[in-house]
Amino acid sequence: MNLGINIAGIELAHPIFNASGILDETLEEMEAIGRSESSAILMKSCTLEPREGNPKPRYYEDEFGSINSSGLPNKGYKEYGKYATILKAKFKKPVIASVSGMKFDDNVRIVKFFSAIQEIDLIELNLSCPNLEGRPQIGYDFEASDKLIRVVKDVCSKPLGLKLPPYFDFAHFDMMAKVINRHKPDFVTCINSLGDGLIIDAEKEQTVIKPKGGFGGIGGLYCKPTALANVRRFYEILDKDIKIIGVGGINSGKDVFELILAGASAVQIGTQFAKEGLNVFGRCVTELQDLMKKKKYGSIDEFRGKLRVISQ
Ligand code: RRO
Repeated sequence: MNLGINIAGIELAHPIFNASGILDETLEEMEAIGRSESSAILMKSCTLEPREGNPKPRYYEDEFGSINSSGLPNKGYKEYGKYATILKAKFKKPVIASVSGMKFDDNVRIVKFFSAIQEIDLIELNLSCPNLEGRPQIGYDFEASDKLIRVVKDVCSKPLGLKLPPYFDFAHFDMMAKVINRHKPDFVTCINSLGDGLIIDAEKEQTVIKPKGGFGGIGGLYCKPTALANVRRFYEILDKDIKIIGVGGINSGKDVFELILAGASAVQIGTQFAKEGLNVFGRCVTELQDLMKKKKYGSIDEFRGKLRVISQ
């Protein structure tokens, strides 16, 4: 059986790796991902300057998923350039940088910098951080997204992807797809956390995280149907050479299978990685393999996007 996939010429041994923002801020954390079965190492979204992030508590889990308002804690882009070189030498697997500049020009500068680092294989431009007070997610502003993607694409010499926000109705999917199809990034990643959700502790009659009055990005099982829908809709309307990476609520090989069936070429795991630890990657690979064997599939391409819809 062949679980290998290819994104813009970069080979991954299998389709499952970590989502940005979970246990990938420090070099030590990413070395642990390097030692795990994750098929790539995706680094925390970064800014020009290092950031402490929002006040704690800023992450909370319950049985269905998580809420976070991390606030982009990161070491600053130059450190991630150094980490990429170290990680690549040690682990020989694809290294992916994630860029989330505080200003338009910051994104351009950081992408240009990462483009010049040989050990970075792919760049994910984050258009959808939900946790910066007073700063709306750029991915919901189609004009602003259009302008940013155009300028960034111009300075980027690596394969480029876009991390998209989750709340689109069908008209908005079409508007975003028009922008994406115009600039032809190599991939899109759907979805970022469900922004501005709220989880309440009934016992304490209190919010569970401190920033923004308890509002934050929702991850985990809560997100799975929305992730599936975003992957499916973009699979239907994006140019076929733009790959889709699915993320949101993956807890098992069956969840991975479903996202691939909807159209994903690869998947990322966030909340379940935080809950279960590094074993989640190997476990999901084994479960995916077992399911493919049962269904007599020999490769990912045989079922990617082949979701059957009920017709009259
Ligand atoms: O750091 C965060 O608060 C954060 C980011 Br940049 C993001 O893209 N998604 C998220 O849920 N949290």
